[in-house]
Amino acid sequence: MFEKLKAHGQEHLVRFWDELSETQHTALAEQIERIDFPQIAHLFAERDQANEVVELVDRAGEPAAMRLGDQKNRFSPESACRRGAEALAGGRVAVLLVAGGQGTRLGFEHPKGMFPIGPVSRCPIFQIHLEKVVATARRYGASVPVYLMVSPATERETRRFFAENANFGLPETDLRVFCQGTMPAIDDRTGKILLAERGQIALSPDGHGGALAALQASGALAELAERGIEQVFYFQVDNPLVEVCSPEFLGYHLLARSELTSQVIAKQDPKDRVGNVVEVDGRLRVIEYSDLPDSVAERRRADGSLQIWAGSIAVHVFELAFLLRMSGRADALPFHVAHKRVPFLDEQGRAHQPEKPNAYKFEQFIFDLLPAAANALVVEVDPKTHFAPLKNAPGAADDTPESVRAQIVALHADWLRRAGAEVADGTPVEISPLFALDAEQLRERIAPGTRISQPIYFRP
Ligand code: UD2
Repeated sequence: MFEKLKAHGQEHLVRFWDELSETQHTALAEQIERIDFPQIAHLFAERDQANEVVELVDRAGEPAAMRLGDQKNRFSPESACRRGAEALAGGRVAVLLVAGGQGTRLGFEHPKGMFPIGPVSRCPIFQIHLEKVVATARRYGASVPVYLMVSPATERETRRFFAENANFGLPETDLRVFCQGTMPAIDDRTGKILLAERGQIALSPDGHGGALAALQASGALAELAERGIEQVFYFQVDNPLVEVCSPEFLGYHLLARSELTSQVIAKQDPKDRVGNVVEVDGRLRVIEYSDLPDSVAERRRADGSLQIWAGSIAVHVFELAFLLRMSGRADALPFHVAHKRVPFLDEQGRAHQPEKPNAYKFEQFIFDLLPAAANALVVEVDPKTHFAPLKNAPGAADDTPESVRAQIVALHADWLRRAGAEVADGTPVEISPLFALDAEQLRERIAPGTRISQPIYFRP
C-alpha cells in the first residue's frame, strides 16, 4: 500500500499509521483501497476545465417540451394519463429516491428526510414520500418498489428510522436501501488528499450522479430488471410536493419513447437557482445556474419571455434499459469540481477549520445523462403545486421549513375547496397521501359544505 501511495505522491495518508489501532488500520486501508489515484490526479490537473460550458452556452436553444396548457402539445394529458396508468398497473414502474446529501444549509442534525415538515402533523418528509408510494401501489393494484439511495453520512440513521417506522407502510420486499460512493477532498494548491482525522480520509458523497454506479455495484440495477421494471421515477428527498409516479408525466415519457424525461418549471427570473435545461446540437443538457453567464440567462424572445426558460426541479423518469446501457460506460458521467471549505489535519496532526475555501470536492450529477438519452423530453409543471424544496434554515429568505409548509397548506386548502369544503383563510390543513392522493380522490371523501376553521390533518 505504501508503494502505491508513494507512486502517486499521497504517502502522507499513512503518516500517523503507527499511532492507530488495528481496527483503524483496517478502516484506513479500506478507504485507500477504494480511491482511484490516477483519476484524482487527472481531476486535479483538469480542475479549471471541469465546469467549462462556455462554448456550449453560445449554442444553447430551447428544449423539446410539453408546455403547461399549450394546445399545440404533441400529446394530450388524457392520453398520457392512460398510458402512465397502464405502466403502473402492470407493475413496471419503480421509484428511485436520492437522500444521500448532507443538507448543510438546513442546519438539521439528521438526514433531511427525517425533518418534521408536515404543517399540521409534523410528520417527516420520508413519511409523505412513502405514503404516496403506498397509496399509488394501492390505486393501481401493483407494487411500486422503492430504491432509496443513502450515503455513509446518512445510511445508519436512515435505516434505523425506516425500521422504527415500519417503512411507513411499504412492504419490506418493496424497499431496497443502497449506499452511494464517496470521493476524497484534495488540497487546492497541491492536489494532496486531505485527512479528516489520523485514521480517516476527508471523504464526501460523490453526488446524486453516484446513483448510477451505486445502483450497479449494489446489484439493484440487475434486480430492477429481474422484477420486470421498465421505468424508474427519480426524485430528491427535499421536495415534499413531488407528485410521485405521476401517471401523466410517466405517460408523456412513454408516448415520446423517451429514454429520459425531466420535469421543469418556467423560470420567473433569469437567475433562479435551478439547473437550466437547454438543447445544444440536437441534444438536451442541463447547465447549472452558476455556470450560465448573465448575458445568456437574460436573453429574451420577441414576446419578452425568457429564452432559457426551463428550470430543472430534479424529477426525472429513466428508462431502465437506458440506465443499464449507461452503467456499462466508464465515462457516462463527468465529475464537477466545487471549491469548498474542508476541515483537515496538517502534517503535525493539528486540526484546522478553514475560513475560506481550501479544497476541491468532486461530484457527479445524474442529469448529465441527458445528452446521451434518445428522444429526451421536458415536461413543464406548475411550481406552486409541484415544487417546494426544503434547503435553508428557518428565517432565511426562501426554501425554508415555513415556506414549504405554507405551500403544502395552500395546495391542500385548494383541494378541499375544490371538493366543496369551506376553509377559513389562514387555517392550517394537511392531507395524508393515504387519505387522498389528489383533488379528485378528495372529492369522493369529503362532504360538500364541510366547514374547516381549526387546524386539521386528514388521515385514514
Ligand atoms: C439541485 C439541482 C438544481 C435544482 C435543485 C432543485 C444539482 C447540482 N442542482 O440543487 O438544478 O434541480 O436541486 O431542488 O443537482 N444528493 C445525494 N447525494 C449527493 C448529493 C446530493 O443523494 O452526493 C441528493 C440530496 O440528498 C438531495 C439532492 O440530491 O436530495 C439535491 O442535492 P443538493 O441539495 O445538493 O442540490 P441543490 O439544491 O444544489
